[in-house]
Amino acid sequence: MSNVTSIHSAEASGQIGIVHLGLGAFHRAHQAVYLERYRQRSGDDAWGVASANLRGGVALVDALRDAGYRYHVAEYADSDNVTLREIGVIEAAYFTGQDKRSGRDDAGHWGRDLEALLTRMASPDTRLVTLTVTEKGYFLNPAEGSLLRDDPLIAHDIARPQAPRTAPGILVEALSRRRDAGIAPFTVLCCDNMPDNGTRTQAAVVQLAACRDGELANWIEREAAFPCSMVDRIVPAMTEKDVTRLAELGVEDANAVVGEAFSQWVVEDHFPLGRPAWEDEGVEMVADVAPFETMKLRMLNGSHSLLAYLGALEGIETVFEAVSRGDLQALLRRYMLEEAASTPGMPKETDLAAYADSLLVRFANDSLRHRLQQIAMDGSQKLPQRWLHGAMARLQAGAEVPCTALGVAAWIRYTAGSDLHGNAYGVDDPMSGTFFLLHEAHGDDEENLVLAFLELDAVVPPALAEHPGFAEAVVSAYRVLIRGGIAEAIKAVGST
Ligand code: NAI
Ligand code: CS2
Repeated sequence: MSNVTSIHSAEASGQIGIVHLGLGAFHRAHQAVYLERYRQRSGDDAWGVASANLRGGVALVDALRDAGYRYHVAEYADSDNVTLREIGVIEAAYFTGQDKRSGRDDAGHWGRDLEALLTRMASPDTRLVTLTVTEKGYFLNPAEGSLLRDDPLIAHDIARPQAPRTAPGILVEALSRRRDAGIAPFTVLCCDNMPDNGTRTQAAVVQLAACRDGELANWIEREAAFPCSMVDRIVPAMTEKDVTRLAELGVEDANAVVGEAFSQWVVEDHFPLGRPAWEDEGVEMVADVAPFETMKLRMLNGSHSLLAYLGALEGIETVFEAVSRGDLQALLRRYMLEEAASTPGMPKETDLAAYADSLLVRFANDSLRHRLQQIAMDGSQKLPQRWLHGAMARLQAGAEVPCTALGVAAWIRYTAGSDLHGNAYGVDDPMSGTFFLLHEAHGDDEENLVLAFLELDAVVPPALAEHPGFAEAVVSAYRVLIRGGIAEAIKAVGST
């Protein structure tokens, strides 16, 4: 490593104006970095953060507390240039999930810090609540956005709204307390990779509130702001190699995160209770986030998912290794320029060919060990916005989607839980049980297996599933894939 820049955190600590749900790697490497830079430059200490984990992550919460909430972000421009940034804007951390360390699954071991979190969110000091709880954390039907009322955790929050276990449930209870106390609602800013993410978050919250109190639901819908945002920074889950690499740079920090140097945040400027002057740190405050969201979700994330499923079936481990293959890189380029860039809703003023080139450069960053299995996770929650909505638009315009059809075929084969060489892996997806049953039921009957997956209307829009050209293309790609492997399947698409 030839060039290491170290930036220490400002000593000041101040008022907590933001609560964040989802104390994960991305929150620590993206939003918290913008806030740290903002505080260091402006001296404004009204926007400290209290972050909460609702799932997993109790150890991280306790470790951050023990470290005085300070941690490091390693921003890798490439394998020779890294910025080590100390972050101090997080000033409280909570855990509200089930503490699995107890080994028991009773109510007593859920919600250790729930009351502290809800009290914090109900305080008038809290003016903004942000979220990175993953696409599945909103409990919405991925294809059409309705609340999954039958989910056991949502059913719990309907039955016991004062002791919520889900992100929507926590938002509803906190907003209910503010309304009862005559305090204006905080702004809710979703920072997850979902289309129209503020509106979808609002839908989850209002639909859940309506199960409890129609007046509360109306108040939230009328008074609370749910702006949308597009977020972008590649932040892989930490690996042992990352920890070792940081130690070699003198950073002994179990709570550190690594990411690329690139970072982008495009935010709909609708904050009735105010916000930090993020624009001074390069955040783009806009009236309409949609074109930026569409471009990023379809071109970056759609490409990521293509790499993830095709690469994982070949036993490839990381994005860097996958995109180093000429045929996969050519497939990505064709997918981005022909199938994604031509779908409606893209930003008019952006050079999409240049954007595609920039994405391939980012994917080839050899200092990030971005595991394909991490990207492959939760495909049922990701593929509608990354591939399926765009594919429907192209088919309706009379165009074909061979790259997307191959991606869907690879995703279906991926859900069998083993790669093309027989190596098994876990399928991490809320619908993995359904996938297992479909593979069990259809076995080697490729056509009916594919059709059964396309009939999953929680994932695949019915209009797409019923499109004869699409189903046929997926079946054909699936057959080539399982007989000839990814090289033959990509060749059959005609991208090389
Ligand atoms: P992570 O695995 O480090 O953290 C996941 C977070 O989600 C944890 O705080 C976990 O407690 C929470 N979570 C998971 N399931 C939940 C549920 N059902 N209810 C409530 N909370 C739940 O992952 P990371 O990297 O922080 O990514 C989180 C999200 O951030 C992604 O799903 C995506 O939407 C967004 N994002 C991530 C990027 C990245 O490169 N890692 C880049 C852009 C966006
Ligand atoms: C990735 C995203 O895990 C995934 O699904 O595609 O987290 C990706 O790294 C980010 O959206 C990049 O901004």
